[in-house]
Amino acid sequence: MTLKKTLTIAGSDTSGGAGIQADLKTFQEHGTYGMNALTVIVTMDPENGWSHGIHPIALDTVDAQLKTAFSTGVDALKTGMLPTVDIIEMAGKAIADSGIRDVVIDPVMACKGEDEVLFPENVDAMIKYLLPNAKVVTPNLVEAGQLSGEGTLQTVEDMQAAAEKIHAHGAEFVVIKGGKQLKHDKAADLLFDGKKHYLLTSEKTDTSYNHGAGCTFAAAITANLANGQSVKDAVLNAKIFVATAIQHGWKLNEYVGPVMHGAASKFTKPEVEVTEL
Ligand code: PXL
Repeated sequence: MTLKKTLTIAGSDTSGGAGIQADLKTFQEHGTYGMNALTVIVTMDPENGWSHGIHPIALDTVDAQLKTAFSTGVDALKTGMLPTVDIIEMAGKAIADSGIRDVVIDPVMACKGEDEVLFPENVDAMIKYLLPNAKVVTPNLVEAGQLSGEGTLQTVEDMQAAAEKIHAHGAEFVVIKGGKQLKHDKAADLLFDGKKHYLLTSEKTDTSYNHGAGCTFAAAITANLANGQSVKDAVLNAKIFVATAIQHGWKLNEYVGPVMHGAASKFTKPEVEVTEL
């Protein structure tokens, strides 16, 4: 038996909830074979409020990993945290050269809980090297505001305007995650296919144990694409998967609570409604 091959080009979250750890666990849950090219190691300082340390991987080491992974014949891939302009450029060019079509770009700019956009100069590089390769791009509200140049997004209408600008940068499908900041009574995400806007909604879960939700969502989309689903089905099923993972988020320590990546195979899944706008 062979398995679909899924690759994540992303960072290591040493605490295990986000980054490649979230991606590989999610790939496994979807029955795909997970591989990774590591771009950065993120550590957390237990003596300083769990503040994050960012340790980029040397460029030639990233290059060697990309060559390794692509030589296996990847079916679908995602990107996550790419810490420097050089790594963004290298990953973008390698993806373009690979000819792989099922490419999910998660334009990670900051970790949840850390307010600042970590690397503002990376935004232009993402627009130039990543978005033109994206079948699906999955920014949160802050990232979508940056990529679109629309600034602070607060409403579904703001998300629609931003999605159209991001689509114009070359991403085929744009998924903007509403998250907690969105002014909406549901957990709402927007899907724009270049023509139509769809709103995906589920009941909000009142929890702060949602670390890794964004990575898990993008990884689930990637695995669903590898398994042959249409983009619309891949996004809908990924939202159901991550909503279940958030419902069962748990406390790792006093600072962080990760989603439960394996929840969807064990527990009842919430309903997600799709509305054409
Ligand atoms: O959730 C964003 C994220 C992505 N990738 C890595 C991270 C984080 C946040 O902690 O550590 C490696």
